Amino acid sequence: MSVRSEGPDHIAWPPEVAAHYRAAGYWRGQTFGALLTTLADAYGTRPAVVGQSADHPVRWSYAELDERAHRLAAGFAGLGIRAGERVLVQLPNVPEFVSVIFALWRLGAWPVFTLPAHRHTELRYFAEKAEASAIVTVAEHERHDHAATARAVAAEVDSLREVLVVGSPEFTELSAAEPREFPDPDPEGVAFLQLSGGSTGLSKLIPRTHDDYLYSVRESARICALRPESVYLAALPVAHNFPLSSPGVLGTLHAGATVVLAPRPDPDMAFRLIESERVTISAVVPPLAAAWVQAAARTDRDLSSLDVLLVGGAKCARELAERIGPALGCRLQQVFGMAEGLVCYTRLDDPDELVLGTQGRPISPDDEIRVVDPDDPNATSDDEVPPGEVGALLTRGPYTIRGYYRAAEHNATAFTADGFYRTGDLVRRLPSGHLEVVGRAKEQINRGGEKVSAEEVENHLMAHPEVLDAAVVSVPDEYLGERTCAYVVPVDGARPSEAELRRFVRDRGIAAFKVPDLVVVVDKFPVTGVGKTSKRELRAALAARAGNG
Ligand code: OOB
Repeated sequence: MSVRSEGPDHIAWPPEVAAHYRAAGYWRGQTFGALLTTLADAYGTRPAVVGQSADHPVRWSYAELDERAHRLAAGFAGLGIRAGERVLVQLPNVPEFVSVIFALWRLGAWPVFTLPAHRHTELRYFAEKAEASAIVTVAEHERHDHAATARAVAAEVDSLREVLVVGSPEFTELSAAEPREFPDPDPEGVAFLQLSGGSTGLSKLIPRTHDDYLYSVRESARICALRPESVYLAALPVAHNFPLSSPGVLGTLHAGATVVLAPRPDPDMAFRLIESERVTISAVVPPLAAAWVQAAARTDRDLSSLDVLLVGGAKCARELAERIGPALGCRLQQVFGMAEGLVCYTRLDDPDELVLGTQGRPISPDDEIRVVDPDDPNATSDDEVPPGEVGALLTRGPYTIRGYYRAAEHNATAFTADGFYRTGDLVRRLPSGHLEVVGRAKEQINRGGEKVSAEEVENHLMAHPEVLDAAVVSVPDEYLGERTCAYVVPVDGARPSEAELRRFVRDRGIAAFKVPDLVVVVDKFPVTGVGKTSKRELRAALAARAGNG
């Protein structure tokens, strides 16, 4: 398969729709680079970013961040990185994440946000698909040699000219380049590429524009009541859309507040930073919320500054939702979002019933929501279910993409003819407009917020010489919500062990969270009426096993 199977880089909104978004004040014609200049003018010496760079504690004011982004942009330009070029950014929660992305934005180059968990196979795919010209990474993170992986990928991908390692002498030199101004890029043009969770095969690349993303960032900051005095703890990996923009690092900076970057999200680290930096707001996935709730019962740390905890990325069970406020002494805000666009929040003044029992309502009055026939994968925006019933969520709006990057074939099914994105989520809509997420129709496993495409893992398993067929399904898990289970049919006469298959998948150079948690070898798969593998029956068999065990 050619990974360059093409399609346009960016499918823009129809002109009359774009005109409406501009007229309504959603799209304001500002780029991220220009935003940073405005912030530096307004908040100069106030603290912008607090974190650890290699072993040094770092505190950058807005003016310092601005200067760093200026110098680094000049440094990148000096290496020949040009406006419109794609640059893979694989950085953990280090301060340089912020200076690097603003530097690229100033230059008009597009960051491609990969996660620290991604490995060779994934990075290579993203680099090829985006025809990236550089990778920015760290030497090492969580005992993985990222620089070595990046160099190995660069050796295989023609377009990759540069591997830039934060903390290396070369990077330090780039960061000291003489600042220069660059022409401001088109605010309606692509600013960066995010990654989809993936359901049909590998993650898709998501083109987001300055105008559309800044709208969601600005409104997120407002909905979460961020003020210059707020302190946001970035506990989750910041390249992900949730800690990046909901309201995340960017919403915090937009408000003139302070971002504290946690190198790790565990309660020890998080609570230490909440106490020492007087953190007021943070964001976690449900399993992490559960870990914080548990640890709060026996901590000596002073968590009294914490005002709001956002929980999202996966369904927050009602029982957990109820424990968060009392255990952590803060307010809960649920978030249901997606890198493709739509983000829903419970509001800080919503009644408890909505805060505890729903995943919020959309940011924008112009977020269009359709809840359609869940049994018809081709349901259109006209096939709505009666109000209050469960259906498949379709959405369209001022910050939801109209198509993935270079993915014409996939776009034909992922979007309706009238431009609605098929989220693959099953929801119920309440009269207040709040959505309750009740399940998923897409072939994806949500492992505590980390998304695993069933097909991607199946393909890795089927590359094993003793595997004839593979089907990956979710299995309920008390801690993560869901885990992955791979059913495997071996070739005649073979009986590969579970350990061997897991090792094989891991050695394919993919993120550890995609390695199946369970592997079950069977003689054949149950089939549906038309002879397709019945994942429904596989999941039922697993449930029965769990029940009997
Ligand atoms: C966030 O973004 P992605 O792109 O990693 O994943 C999106 C998918 C949604 O389609 C849904 O299936 C699931 O993640 N999801 C939730 C959820 N939040 C996300 N499912 C149930 N309840 C929730 N609260 O995960 C993301 C992006 C921005 C903000 C927050 C999360």
